Amino acid sequence: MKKAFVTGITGQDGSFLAELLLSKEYEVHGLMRRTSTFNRHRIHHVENIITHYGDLADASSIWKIVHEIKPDEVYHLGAQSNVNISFDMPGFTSQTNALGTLSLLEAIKGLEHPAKFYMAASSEMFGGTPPPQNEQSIFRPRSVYAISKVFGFDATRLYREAYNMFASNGILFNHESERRGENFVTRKITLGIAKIKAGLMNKLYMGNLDAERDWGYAPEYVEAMWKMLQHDKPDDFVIATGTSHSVKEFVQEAFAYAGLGDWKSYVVDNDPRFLRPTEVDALTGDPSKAKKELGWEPKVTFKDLVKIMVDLDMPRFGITPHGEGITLLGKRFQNHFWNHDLARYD
Ligand code: NAP
Ligand code: G4F
Repeated sequence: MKKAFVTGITGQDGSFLAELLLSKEYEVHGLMRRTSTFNRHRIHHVENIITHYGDLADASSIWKIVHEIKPDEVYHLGAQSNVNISFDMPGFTSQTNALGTLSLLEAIKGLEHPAKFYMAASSEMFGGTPPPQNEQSIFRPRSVYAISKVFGFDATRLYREAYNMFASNGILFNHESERRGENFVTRKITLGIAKIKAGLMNKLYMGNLDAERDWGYAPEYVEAMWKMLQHDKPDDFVIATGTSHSVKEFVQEAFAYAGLGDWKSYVVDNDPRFLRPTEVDALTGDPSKAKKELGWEPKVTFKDLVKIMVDLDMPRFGITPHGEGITLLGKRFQNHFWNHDLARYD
């Protein structure tokens, strides 16, 4: 039985990856932060995950856990992953994402049999470089988050070259799902639609609707992570669909699919709370290398993704997916549900 250690296991990707690895009969260990709120909703249905308390900002905890587990494979997904928040918390973002990666690489290097290492790098690193972006494209980071990921990317390459470690970078473009964090744009939209239909709010306040992203479906992307560590050599791979859409198109598609009609009646754009000091205007990945060398190809289209997310968010608020109205459960939500429409980072 292979042993995998996953940082960021409580996040969107970590939860899907844990399920994938368990289905392949791995022993799965996950890093868990001690927080004052219980944050395991994405993995509470997954039995058999072995959790370890630690923090990427605490190098000693990382060293100890890695040396206790002695994993065969490490999937490093833990990060302060919100671009907008990285402008307000530059130190924490760098400590966690950049130095946290270094702590993990150092711990693995210290093992008698160093584990294979997967680094969750990001298309955000391309920043100002125009699309299409591939493994040869230049990094022009436009956020502290992106800078911290460039550090992680370069450290991973360095440990591969300097210490002969099996260390690979996945340069993943945006990938979403029904488990996406609520303060990323796609989930904000699909949750917003469900709340509007449930009568919990009537306006959705958003930032720049002109930005373009290459959006894929997260469960397919975690499969690419696993494939990278099964490849015959460590390398760097772009994982993307190759097609991009603007935020406005996502809004349009989702409101139309939910049967709400003209989205302009509900959406307020360019709200200064959601505009970034520097924006990444357009990201479209070229995944040809992953297709050729890993045999990886995405199947879920943009329209499928919108449908999946809208269909799965509506019932959370007691709405039947195609607008037949609010259920009894939904009525209860109307009384109980917290309303965080004005939250700064939605
Ligand atoms: P996510 O849902 O935000 O999950 C982030 C995870 O990191 C959570 O488990 C979080 O734990 C953990 N974490 C945060 N700070 C930590 C710290 N100081 N110590 C230990 N753990 C910490 O992110 P995701 O969407 O699954 O993305 C996974 C990884 O891929 C991230 O590194 C992200 O930057 C990268 N990435 C994501 C995308 C995308 O489109 N999703 C694209 C490219 C790259 P808590 O639950 O305790 O907060
Ligand atoms: O959903 P987002 O917050 O994702 P962003 O910034 O592209 O970052 C995500 O993808 C990266 C990969 O490229 C990951 F590395 C990173 O961890 C994260 O998963 O924003 C997407 C776009 C941006 O251009 C943003 O300005 O949507 C725009 N946007 C417009 N209104 C908004 C909003 N974003 C958010 N979060 N909230 C808004 O109201």
